[in-house]
Amino acid sequence: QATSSGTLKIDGGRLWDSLEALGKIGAYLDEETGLVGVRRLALTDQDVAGRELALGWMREAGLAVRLDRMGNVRARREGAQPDLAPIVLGSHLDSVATAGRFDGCLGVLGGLEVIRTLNDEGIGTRRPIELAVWTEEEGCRFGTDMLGSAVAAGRITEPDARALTDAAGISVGEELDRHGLVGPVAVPVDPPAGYLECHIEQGPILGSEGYRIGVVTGVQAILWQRLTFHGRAAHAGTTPDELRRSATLAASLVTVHLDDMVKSGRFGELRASVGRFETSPNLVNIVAAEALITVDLRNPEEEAILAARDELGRYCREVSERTGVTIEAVTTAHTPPANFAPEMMDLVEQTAGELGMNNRRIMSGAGHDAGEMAAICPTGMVFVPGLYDGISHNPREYSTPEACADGVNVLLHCALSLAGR
Ligand code: HGY
Ligand code: MN
Ligand code: MN
Ligand code: MN
Repeated sequence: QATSSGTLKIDGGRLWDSLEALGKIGAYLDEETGLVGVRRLALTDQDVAGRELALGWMREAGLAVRLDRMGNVRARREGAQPDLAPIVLGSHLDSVATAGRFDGCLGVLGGLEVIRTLNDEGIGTRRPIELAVWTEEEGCRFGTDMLGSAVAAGRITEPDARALTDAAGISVGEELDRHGLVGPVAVPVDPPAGYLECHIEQGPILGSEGYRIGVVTGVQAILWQRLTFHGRAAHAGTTPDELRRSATLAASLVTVHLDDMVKSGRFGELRASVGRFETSPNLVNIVAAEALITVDLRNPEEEAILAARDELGRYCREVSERTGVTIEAVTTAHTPPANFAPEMMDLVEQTAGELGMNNRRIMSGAGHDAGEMAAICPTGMVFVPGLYDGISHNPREYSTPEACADGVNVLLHCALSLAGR
């Protein structure tokens, strides 16, 4: 709605209501926090239900909804000059297994709120505006994050993406086909004129420093590996140390070494996480035959993350020597660092300033679809602070109605200036 100063503003209540309604899809009671979390792993029935709810709202807003071959959604509001490349706003609706209501959803529903506001005010734009919902952004079901946007941007091919499988051996292709999500739009897609994504920071910086808006400069590099350890099951009581080939010992040595690597400072601002740690046969009186761990490396510098990957490989060979356990490493994701367009950062910064919102430049610690889009068009992101140190990938994830409205108001005015009136 327009305020007394004539400044166009979104209806923060409508945005908040849609975030709450969407948060009910895939809701579950989380044991760790006692809170209601969200679980909509990519291409599960819950993910599709979340998409359907959002698509219904997009159709109500008069958008023409299309899918590309990877099930990425492109919902279009026509412009006065339809042949001009669109401005795309978007994010993702799939979630991790222990999610809150904001990660991804704020960018999709924020983009929808921009469209609804333009509709309410009868404002037309020169360029078309499209709303994007990217498939499998989180990567935690099929092992590669930003999968849909990486295919749309041409970094990963459609056949390679379709072939990825989850822990049960079900492939991306089977799931896309099962849900009827393979659309007519070819991939890689035609480059938009610009891409903007509003997202919660998912970290402690903006909140602790009292900033309302983060002007995102880019996304750090990501490298994921799945390590499998092949030892030998043996009796826990009778097997002397020199005869053991313990997969648990080998996986634990590697896990601790990653922490040593981070603390050594030899790999810049390295972050290393072992999210999955599984052993088998997983019984009290058997030396573990098998182990599987996932390694998530992050670093703002590409050569530092490659150096960390090489050190991890070297150390695995040392552990294999020492324990007699063979170790296989598969790299399942490797996203180079992305830098956002200076003109987009300037636009976000200027817009936030004009709206009276204090802001600072910030690099994203988390991966985002915007990181993929940056390869094919001028791209920017608008961050909003979260509470509780910006915790995310946890049902405690929370941002306030005011902070969400701040981010989407910046998105609205940036989109308007990019799409032209
Ligand atoms: O892993 C990430 O950084 C993102 O949430 N997919
Ligand atoms: Mn996200
Ligand atoms: Mn996430
Ligand atoms: Mn026995």
